[in-house]
Amino acid sequence: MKDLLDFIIKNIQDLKISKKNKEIILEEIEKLRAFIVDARPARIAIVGRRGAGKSSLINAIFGEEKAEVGHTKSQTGIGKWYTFSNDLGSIEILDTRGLGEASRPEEEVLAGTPLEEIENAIRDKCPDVVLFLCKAKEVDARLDEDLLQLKQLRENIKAIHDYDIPVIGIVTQVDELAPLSDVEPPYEHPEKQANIKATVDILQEKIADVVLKPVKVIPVSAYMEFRDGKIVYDRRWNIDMLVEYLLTELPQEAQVILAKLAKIKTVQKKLARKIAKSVMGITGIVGASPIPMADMPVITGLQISMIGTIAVIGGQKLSRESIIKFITAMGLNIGAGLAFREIARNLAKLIPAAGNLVSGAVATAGTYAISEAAIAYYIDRKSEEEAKRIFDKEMKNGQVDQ
Ligand SMILES: Nc1nc2c(ncn2[C@@H]2O[C@H](COP(=O)(O)OP(=O)(O)OP(=O)(O)O)[C@@H](O)[C@H]2O)c(=O)[nH]1
Ligand SMILES: [Mg+2]
Repeated sequence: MKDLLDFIIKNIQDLKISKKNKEIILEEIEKLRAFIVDARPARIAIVGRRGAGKSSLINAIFGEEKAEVGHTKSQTGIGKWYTFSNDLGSIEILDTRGLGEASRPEEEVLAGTPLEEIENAIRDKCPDVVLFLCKAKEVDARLDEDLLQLKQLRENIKAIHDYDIPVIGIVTQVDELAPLSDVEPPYEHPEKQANIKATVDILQEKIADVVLKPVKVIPVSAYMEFRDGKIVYDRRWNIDMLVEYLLTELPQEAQVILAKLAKIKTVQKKLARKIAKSVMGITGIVGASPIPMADMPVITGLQISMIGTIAVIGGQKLSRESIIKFITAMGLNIGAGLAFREIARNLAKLIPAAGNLVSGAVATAGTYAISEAAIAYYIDRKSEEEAKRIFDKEMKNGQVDQ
């Protein structure tokens, strides 16, 4: 992927477009690089009392049993970074719970001064976002200590990293709100909805006092049961919304891994489309006027980067072979083991050309068609034939619009 982006950057210099447009394109390419080449695990700091549901939330995001739930001795000690992983990637969690709590967990007492520990952990690595967790049934309780802790954490991060860390409030365990007869998601009972909304409003107000601006508060249920590593009961609700919102608050380099390990298709598609849009922005600039065939490798290079990125979001390992397989399925006959330059040249054949020129609009429509086909193939795991059908359809739509 890095080779590919370098190849594109080299070729951009030869494009016959204005310097300003070249700069805009280079900027977009740097974004793509952040998404994929520099991809790293999200770093999430969590503030929330014992039993608020921190471990359950981690499991709910993974859809797997990663953290131990409800143990008397908690799995995540405070003031240390913990890595939770599955075969698709990792999340790094900093648990900062309990500073203001009367009964502290054993290991916390052993750690001596938790404040210092947390400060060291922050110095070591800057968190991307803070999640402030509160049980639905406790939003009315005194949260002063917890809020103070949130405030302190933000101030420390600001002082050490000069970073205004975003905060997301999470009302946990909303399944426990009345009416209890509405026990299974999606909690559409009007009374349940009203009760959920009431807790969200309260928490929002309380956090806003500390953060000095409105923050998003998301209600969730994270309850799951596992047996032998398999989900045997799933009461998750709104976790997809949470992950979707979380992605918008993360820096670009921390988005892709979270999107893929959470295995939530709606979230993955949204991110894929965001990336496709950025690539279409570039092809739109390059192709504002008809593009000489000689310039197509820049566009097709970007399209390949986009295909690769979508494949990664969908949980595939990034490989030339996988991309070639996809492009072949789109109707191109190219042998395996080709250099990206060759793949890029070949991909151009998918886009209709008039003589030596490709219309810019058609090139952009082609980018869109390729992105939708890649989403179908890598994220929805549709067959090659189905992906090809979507590609053809979108390509046709794009040309009707001309
Ligand atoms: N009904 C319900 N119970 C939940 C939910 N989330 C967590 N719980 C339960 O609440 C208890 C505490 O959950 P944990 O996830 O262990 O909470 P924690 O914040 O990690 O707790 P500590 O690590 O001890 O600080 C467990 O019994 C969970 O099963 C939820 O969404 N709904
Ligand atoms: Mg825990």
